[in-house]
Amino acid sequence: SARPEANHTPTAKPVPPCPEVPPGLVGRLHIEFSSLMTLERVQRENPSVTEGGRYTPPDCRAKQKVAIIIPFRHRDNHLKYWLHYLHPILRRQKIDYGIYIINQLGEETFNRAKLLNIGYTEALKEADYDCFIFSDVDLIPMDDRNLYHCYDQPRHFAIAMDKFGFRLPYAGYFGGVSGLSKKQFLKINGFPNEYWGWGGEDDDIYNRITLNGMKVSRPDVLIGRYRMIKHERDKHNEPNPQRFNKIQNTKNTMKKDGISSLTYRVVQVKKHPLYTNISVEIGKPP
Ligand code: UD2
Ligand code: MN
Repeated sequence: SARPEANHTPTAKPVPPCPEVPPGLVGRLHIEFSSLMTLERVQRENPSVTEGGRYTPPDCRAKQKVAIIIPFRHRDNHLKYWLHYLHPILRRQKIDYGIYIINQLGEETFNRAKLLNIGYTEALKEADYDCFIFSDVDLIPMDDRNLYHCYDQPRHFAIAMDKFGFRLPYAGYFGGVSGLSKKQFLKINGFPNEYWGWGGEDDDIYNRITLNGMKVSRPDVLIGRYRMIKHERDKHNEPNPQRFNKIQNTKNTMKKDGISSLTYRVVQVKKHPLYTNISVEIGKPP
């Protein structure tokens, strides 16, 4: 035969585990939001991302499978920038990941933490994820050494934001971008479902973590820098006046309010080229 190799069983090269420190990182990044962004452009820039916003490093085996969960309503412009910046970063970081946009339908009060619980639940229906990273749609890391995987302790990634002068606003701050392994998430009964409107839910999550004997892990302050796309407060996400009271009661509420008590209705799951959109009905405040 002219092609003797055709008779051999092709042996796939064994894929080595991904290195602890990815070799192709560039460090500090230039992030801006003034150039025009379109989904078509972002798609062209990211041909290796597969349907639903999934990616697996082709040249190494990642230790964790990471679901990135974004709470969402009416922020399409922010989402374009997020996808534009994050897909290449995650690829350089050799993360095995999927992107899940959890879209709250209707115009009732927004509920960020409940959407994050839904993201956790729905992502697990799609793949065997080990790690869950919860990110605002308007937050872009300024350094690709801020690795989007899970750590020995719950991780707070967004520690130095432009809007807070690149400092942690207070010691117990856990907002913006955070990550928990499946085990860590279940240990705290997930996130609270009862914070409607803006604020407090991130402090409740912080309380859950410390009350359950864990502590928050953080990157170096020079690496954990972020830009937030400037925006006004959204409609139907007014500051929650109950938030100050509620965060005093986490110890009592966390056992019954959380992933164990989560109810919602999925209306549509749609796989886009760069992300999976899950549109949900989550009810309204009592
Ligand atoms: C802060 C925290 C955020 C959360 C919030 C209080 C930062 C950078 N982030 O964000 O993690 O704790 O306070 O709830 O400090 N969203 C929509 N549509 C809406 C409303 C919200 O998509 O109509 C999503 C979106 O992903 C957004 C996130 O919820 O980024 C947080 O809302 P925000 O950006 O209005 O609140 P912000 O910047 O004060
Ligand atoms: Mn914001």
